[in-house]
Amino acid sequence: MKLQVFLGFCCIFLLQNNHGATGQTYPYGGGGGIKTQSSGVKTNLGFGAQRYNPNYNQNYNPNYNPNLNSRSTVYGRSDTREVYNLRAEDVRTLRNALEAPEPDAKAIIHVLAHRSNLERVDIANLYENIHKQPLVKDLGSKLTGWFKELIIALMMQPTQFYVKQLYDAVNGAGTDEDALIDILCSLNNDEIRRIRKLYEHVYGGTLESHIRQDTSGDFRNLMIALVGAERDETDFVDISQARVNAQKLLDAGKLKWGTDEPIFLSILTQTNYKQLRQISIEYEKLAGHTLESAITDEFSGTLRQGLLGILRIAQGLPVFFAERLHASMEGSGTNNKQLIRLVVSRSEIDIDLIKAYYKTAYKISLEDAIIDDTSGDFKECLLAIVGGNLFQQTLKF
Ligand SMILES: [Ca+2]
Repeated sequence: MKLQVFLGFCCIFLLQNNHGATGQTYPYGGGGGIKTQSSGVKTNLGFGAQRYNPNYNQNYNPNYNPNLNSRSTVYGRSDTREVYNLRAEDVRTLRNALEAPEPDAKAIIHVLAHRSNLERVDIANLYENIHKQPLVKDLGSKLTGWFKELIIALMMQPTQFYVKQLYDAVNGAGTDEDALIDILCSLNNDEIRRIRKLYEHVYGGTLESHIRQDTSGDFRNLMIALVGAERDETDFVDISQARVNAQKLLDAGKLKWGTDEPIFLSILTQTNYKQLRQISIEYEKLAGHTLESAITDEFSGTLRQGLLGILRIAQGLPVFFAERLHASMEGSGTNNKQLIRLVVSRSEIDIDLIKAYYKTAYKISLEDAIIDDTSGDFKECLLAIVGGNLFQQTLKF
C-alpha cells in the first residue's frame, strides 16, 4: 500500500518534469493556490487555531488530502505507458462527448472533474496533439452558461486563473470586490508576487495600477497593501508586542472619535497570522470585547469584509473559505462567479476541511447548499469537484 502511494508520487513527479520538458504554454505554470510540487515536506494541517498553519500552500503536503490522493493515483499508479493510455482514453471520451449532437456533459464531468489540474493540462496537451485544436476552445464553443464557465476555470492553471479573475475584477463594469478579497486576502506573499509578475506579462499594466484606477478610499489602501505582499510569514509570537499592538488598535478604534484606519490596515496586513491571533487574545483581555466586534463597529462595506476576512484567515484558511462560500450562496441569488472561483481554487487544497467547517458553522453540508442553489450540469459538476468520493467510478477505465 505504502509502496503504491510512493510509486504514485514518483509518477506525478515524472509527469511534472515532463511538463517542463515539453514546453508550457504559460510562462509561470503551476503555483497559485493549487499544489505545485509533490515534495514530502511535513506540515501540520490539523484543523483548529492552535495547530493550523496558514502558510501551508508553501509547504504542500501531498498526504493530507484524500481527494487529491485518489485523483493523483488515477494516472500515478503505473508506468508511463499506462499513464499515456489513460490519458488517451480521456481524450477519446472528451472528443466523443464534444462531437455528439448534444455535448455529453456527464462524460465531460466524469473526466475533467475527477482529474487534478496537472492531469487536465496533460489531457489538454494530448488532445491538441491529436486533434490539432485546443481542447479549451472546443469546450468553449460547445458548452454554455455557468457549466461552461466552470469547465473553463478547471482547465486553467492556478496562477493563470487568479490573474484572469483579478483582471476581470478591476477591468469590467464596476469592481468585483469579492474577487479581490477572496484572492488577495488568502494568498501568501510568494503566490501574490507570482501573480503580479504574470499579470504584468499578460496585460501590460501592473495589477497595482489597475486596482488603483478601479477602487477608492481605504478599501483601495487595503488591497494595495495586500498586493505589496509584505506580511511577516514566520510563526514568531511576541506576547508583549501583541499587547502593544492590541492597545494601538483599541486607541485607533473604539477609544477614538472616528477611526484611525492606517493603524488597522498596517497591523492586519503585515503581522504574521499566529501573532495576529495573539493580538486578538490580548485585545479581548484589554478591551473586554473582541477585535472582530471592534472591526465590525468601526468599518463598513467591503473594507469591513476584507479586514474580517484577514481575521478569519488567522484562524485558518478553511474558516475563511467556508464563510466566503456561504456568502456566495446566501440570500435569494447566487454569486456563481464566486462559487466557481472558490470551488475550483480550493478543490485540491483544503476542500475537505472547508466542508467540515461549513457543516459545523452553517448546519448544512456544502453539497446540500450547492444543490439548493444551483441546477443542471453546473450543479452536477460542482458536486463532482467537491465530492471527492467518486474515485471508484474512475477505476472502471
Ligand atoms: Ca471609533
